[in-house]
Amino acid sequence: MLQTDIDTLLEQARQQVGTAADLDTLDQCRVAWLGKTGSVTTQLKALGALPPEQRRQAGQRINALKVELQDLLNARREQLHDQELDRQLQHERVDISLPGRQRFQGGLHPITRMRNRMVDIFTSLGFQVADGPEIEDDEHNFEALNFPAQHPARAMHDTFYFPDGKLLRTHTSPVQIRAMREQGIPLRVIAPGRVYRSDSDQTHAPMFNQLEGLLVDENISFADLKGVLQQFVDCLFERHLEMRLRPSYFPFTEPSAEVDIAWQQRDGSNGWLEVLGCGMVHPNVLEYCGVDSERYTGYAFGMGIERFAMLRYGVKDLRQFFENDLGFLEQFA
Ligand code: 2U9
Repeated sequence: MLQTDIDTLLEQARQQVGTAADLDTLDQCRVAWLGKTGSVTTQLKALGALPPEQRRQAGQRINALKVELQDLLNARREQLHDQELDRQLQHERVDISLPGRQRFQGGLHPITRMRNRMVDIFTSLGFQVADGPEIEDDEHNFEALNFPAQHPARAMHDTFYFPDGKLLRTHTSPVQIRAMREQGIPLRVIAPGRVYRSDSDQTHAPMFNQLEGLLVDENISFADLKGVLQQFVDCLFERHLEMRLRPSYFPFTEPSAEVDIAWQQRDGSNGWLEVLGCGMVHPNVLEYCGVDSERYTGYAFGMGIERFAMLRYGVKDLRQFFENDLGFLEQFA
């Protein structure tokens, strides 16, 4: 490549680069000269064909040309960048009066909060948390809890069955059955967890959360049960609440009772509100778990966590807990 050819190319290049109106055009120039098959690259590749005495000089000239072209391109690129920035600053406006982006503050679900609160109270009273499967068998969910086959109480539970005969536990009682068998006596456990019943309206959901408790030891009486429940209720609502027990029936406890608390109604008057069930563990249940019912007695209780969350947080419809509506949930953050 002769010096005159180089000078001509440089002259043309200056003109083209100087008039390149945007970055795309500039890049097309770069490719035309310095790209893989660009004119300068081709010249460099052709050097090998020159006689050795010409090769060195020609090589130096072309490399110098290459550097110069690169400098030209870089300078123009910077210029175009600046022009684009100027244009943006002229035409685009930032509205600094717009409110900032809100950061969403997550929080525990109200049911989780209530469960934690209940668990804290019972663990401070000496109970340990026990856990178990949500898919259970008939033996753990019914048989061991003194529900005889064909017993109508089974129908009351509106059980979800799997084709293989397994079922979704209808209460957390099977957890205590397993605990009694595995840990033996004395035993003080609570079992919080999800349970399932084929039932759905304003106060019933097909899945809800229960917390059950079981204490088995020597000389355990109904008075012990009443004392623990009174403590629990007072702690949970942070004030003393009148409590009354009404006789009831469960297959797994005898005697059994339903527990009401005195609660202020919407019209200001006081009424009774049922909040949980309880009783002395039926001797059959103890025997099913290999516990000597002559030597040991126990009490048990069960409650719905949603029910307490509704009372404490003033929620009218149980279904709100399961809808995951952020407007509802954010109130508990
Ligand atoms: C064992 C022995 C006994 C658990 C108990 C209740 C009473 C009870 C209901 C409250 C409202 C269920 O959520 S609810 O529908 N539960 O009234 N549960 S005694 O008794 C047991 C548990 C395990 C081995």
